[in-house]
Amino acid sequence: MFRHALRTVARSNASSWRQVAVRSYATVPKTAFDWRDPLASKNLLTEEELAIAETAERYCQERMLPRVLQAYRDEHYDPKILQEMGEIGLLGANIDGYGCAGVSTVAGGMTTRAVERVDSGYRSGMSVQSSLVMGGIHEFGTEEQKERFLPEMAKGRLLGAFGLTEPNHGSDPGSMESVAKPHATKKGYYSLSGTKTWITNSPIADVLLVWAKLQETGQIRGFLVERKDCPPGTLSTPAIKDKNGLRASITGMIQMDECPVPEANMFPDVEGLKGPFSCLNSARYGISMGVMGALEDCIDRARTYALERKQFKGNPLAKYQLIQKKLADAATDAAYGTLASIQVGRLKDEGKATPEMISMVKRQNCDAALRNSRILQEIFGGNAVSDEYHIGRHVANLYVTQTYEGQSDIHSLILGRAITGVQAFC
Ligand code: TGC
Ligand code: FAD
Repeated sequence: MFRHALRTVARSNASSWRQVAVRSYATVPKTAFDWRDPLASKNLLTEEELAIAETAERYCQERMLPRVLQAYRDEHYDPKILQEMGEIGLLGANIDGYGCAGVSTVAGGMTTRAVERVDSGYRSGMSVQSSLVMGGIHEFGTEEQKERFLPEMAKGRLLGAFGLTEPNHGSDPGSMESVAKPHATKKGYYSLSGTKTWITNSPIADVLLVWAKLQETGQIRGFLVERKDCPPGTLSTPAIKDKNGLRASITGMIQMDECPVPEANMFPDVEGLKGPFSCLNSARYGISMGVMGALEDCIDRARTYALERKQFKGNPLAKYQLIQKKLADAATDAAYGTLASIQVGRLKDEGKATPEMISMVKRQNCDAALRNSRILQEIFGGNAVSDEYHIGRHVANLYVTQTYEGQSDIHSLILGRAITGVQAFC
């Protein structure tokens, strides 16, 4: 059923997926209030985007959701998930060519929303592969690098990781210590040394996009480190275990000790932080839409629970005003956040989005998702503590989404700088 790739959906004029999508959304009368989509954001989507959203939602609900509880309990990430995503065209979906679907930014956002409705960790694995590594190679790589990596990465057969954060430099990656210098014995090679930490996918990655300072210039450059070509002792990627959030994803370190990397694996032109930050623009956008999926799942589950659970004279919790307010606040924030992300996605495709706009939707939507999910969790009372109700998992995950790719307060400072013209980082 899921063998239909997104690119088929995107390019076929009369695909059955599109008809299915249009039919199912058409069942909601135009004037009815739909609590699942209170401000009718679907009206802003093209038929193609609706069909892509439907394909992604169906895969996620039918194939990913049944696996997530056990994966989270075991802190186990199955790399086959990336292959499955590749089969339906979810990886590098915004890239045109190289075996990728070439869909709009908003359509890509619909896929992160569908995946994160199940689990932020699964969306994380996809974001790193798609936006941070494939996106980086597509934007800054040589033609040879694109041909070599992108088609296999699009299929999920070659897995990527993105190494920016270091143990002593998280919010301030400009101060990184990882260094690249000409290799002492191997002509045509750089030697990379340094440590990256909290790196999604690093223990399973075949290709690690590592940002390090070129010793001769002091400038940050991007290097594609291929695990298969690293001699023993020069690269290790230990997992960071016992996380209390994002347990369905895999996270680790990247430790490089004079690791030889061919000059042909360095991005040729991009220098400085605009390299990694350009990749982050796409990933941060994907998170802004993704966390709306996680929040919507919390709303759906809390609403069902409130209708079924009875307290005081046999009344369902849903009858009480305090419960209704929690649901109304959350649904409002999810609806506003989704509309804002669609707007920024449209501007991005028109070349009119600024990094500050992306900071705004990343920060606002992550904060709103975390705040509301924590409040909705209260509706479940003691049962919220059981993982079978799923809400506790979303809350723990959403803390991480608010922290990575620029912690929310850092995005406040990015916005504050743009508003006042005054730098407040240091
Ligand atoms: P600053 O002076 O602001 O900028 C330095 C250079 O970078 C350019 N730039 C951007 N270019 C494109 N897009 C953006 N969003 C950009 N932001 C900055 C800027 O124009 C400048 O270029 P140039 O040519 O003048 O050199 O640099 P700063 O050092 O003052 O930066 C401060 C700050 C706080 C904005 C920045 O360091 C920051 O954003 N920190 C947050 C760190 C972060 O986001 N880390 C993410 C790590 S990756 C990750 O978390 C992946 S999780 C994946 C998952 O599992 O889903
Ligand atoms: P710090 O920078 O130490 O910040 C701690 C706190 O201080 C934050 O609240 C911050 O807002 C605040 N703070 C810092 N500076 C200031 C200031 N100037 N003014 C006011 N407040 C300030 N990184 C990657 O490169 N690749 C990945 O794939 C990746 N995946 C991740 C996966 C997980 C599960 C996690 C948890 C993290 C991941 N990260 C990844 C790292 C992530 O991007 C960093 O954790 C994040 O950027 C914050 O850095 P830090 O943890 O060092 O916090």
